[in-house]
Amino acid sequence: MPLALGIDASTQSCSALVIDTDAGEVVAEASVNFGERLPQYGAPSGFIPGGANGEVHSDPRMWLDALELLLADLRQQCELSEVTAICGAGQQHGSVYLNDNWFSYAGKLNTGKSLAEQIAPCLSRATSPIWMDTSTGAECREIAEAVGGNDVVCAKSGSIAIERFTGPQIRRFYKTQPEAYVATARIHLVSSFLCSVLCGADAPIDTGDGAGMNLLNLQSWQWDAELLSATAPELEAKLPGVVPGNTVVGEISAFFVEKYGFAQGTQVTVFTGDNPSSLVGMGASRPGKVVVSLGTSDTFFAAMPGVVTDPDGYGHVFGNPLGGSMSLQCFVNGSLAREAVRDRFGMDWGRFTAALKDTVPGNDGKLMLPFFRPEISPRLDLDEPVLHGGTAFEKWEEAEAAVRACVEGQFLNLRLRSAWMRLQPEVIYLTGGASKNDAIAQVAADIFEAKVQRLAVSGSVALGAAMRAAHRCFDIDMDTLEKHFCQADPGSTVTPRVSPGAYDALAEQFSSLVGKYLS
Ligand code: XUL
Repeated sequence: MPLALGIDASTQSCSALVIDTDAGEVVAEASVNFGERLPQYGAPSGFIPGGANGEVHSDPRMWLDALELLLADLRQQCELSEVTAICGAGQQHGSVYLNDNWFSYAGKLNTGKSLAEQIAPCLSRATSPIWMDTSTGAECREIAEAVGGNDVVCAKSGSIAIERFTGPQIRRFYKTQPEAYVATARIHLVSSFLCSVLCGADAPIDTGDGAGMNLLNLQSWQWDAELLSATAPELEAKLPGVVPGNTVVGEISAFFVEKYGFAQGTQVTVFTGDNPSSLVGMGASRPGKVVVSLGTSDTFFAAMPGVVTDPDGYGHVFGNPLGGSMSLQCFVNGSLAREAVRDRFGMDWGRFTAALKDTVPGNDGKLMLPFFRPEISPRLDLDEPVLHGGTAFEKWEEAEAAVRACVEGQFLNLRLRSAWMRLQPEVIYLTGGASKNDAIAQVAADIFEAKVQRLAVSGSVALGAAMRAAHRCFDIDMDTLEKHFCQADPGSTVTPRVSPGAYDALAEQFSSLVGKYLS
């Protein structure tokens, strides 16, 4: 009975899932919510509130305490000594700063004390900036200027210089706390930090999470000398190496064997970012399938055969843990926009759905740029949607048409903003809260001219990690793992109802309307 453990160190919680690959079953699942279980860190939503100048930080000791609570919870549900492969994923972009003690702490660990207590003296910066941090606008401009512009940053690293990405964050640390920067011997991502802790060794960064740093060159999949020197001095020596996602980086350390009952020799596969891990857990790690996650913000991601970058600079390219690359496009106005339209007309979700069903694809040409707050894909500085298509509609007097215009506008935008990926999806896996709505799924199928499926997967990040561990260490092929763990919900498939090309003209109109507001 080979068991594989997958860990998901995300923004608000640390979760895990154990799979039995013989039985094709999830045998244990646990989650530690930071705010609820570790209130002493003053981070009810996983980050320290009230940061100045757009700073959003978390305490890395909280992640260590959560890891210990998680393993204690899992131990109640399954025999951890039967877990023989481990892998994990972390929220992307967040960074942990460590001093020289880091390279020797592991040999001194005492199971009578907590990890947090014993690793705290290794921190050269008490807190870690995470992906929600927007404090680095100036540093992004400086990095871009130093290498010849954002086009160059994007061609090299897969994204223009982005505030939340780790390189600009490191530069801000170097500028604001130069002495602490000098005292920093190692900078880890959340993923590589936790992977290191599990192995009791200094783990590498994988190409999936490494690409979220504005430091990795996507042609060579190695640190880029020009980006490094544009970011901060002596940076290469402070970064771990980069490895592909199928790399076993070590064995679980004696601390976890003694304290939590793992078997000696249990192999740890390199951790990755939460989005690359979700690509695997959704069963979309080979090109041909795309994932659209409808949440607070909407996300579009897909495996890509080669490396292409977004010429407009809104999208991102990361390594795919199974080889090649993946694209990722974030849309800020996700459920926020759907809810805002619903609330504007005092509707419940039932009436919202009925409105979609009572209106026709194409909405008789009535269009909405559905942005209630500044959008990043594309960059638009709007705080109110733009409506186009007749006086009554533009005055918000046609509730049903406004609902359809909102949802169509969102999927038209997704279609236009993902065109650079040059994908022809056979199937779209829709996930997240709004994905359960058949009428919304129908709009997605019609606009993308592709089959839409909903998966019976919950926790795709932890599942992706467990599947990667099993694939690498038990040599089980991905098809088999996907067959067992990534099944579509029966009856969830929606197929296009419009004729090919039906939305082409509307997409053109949407695009030229957007063009008038680009910032
Ligand atoms: C991706 C991003 C987030 C984080 C946290 O670029 O910033 O999705 O990975 O989930």
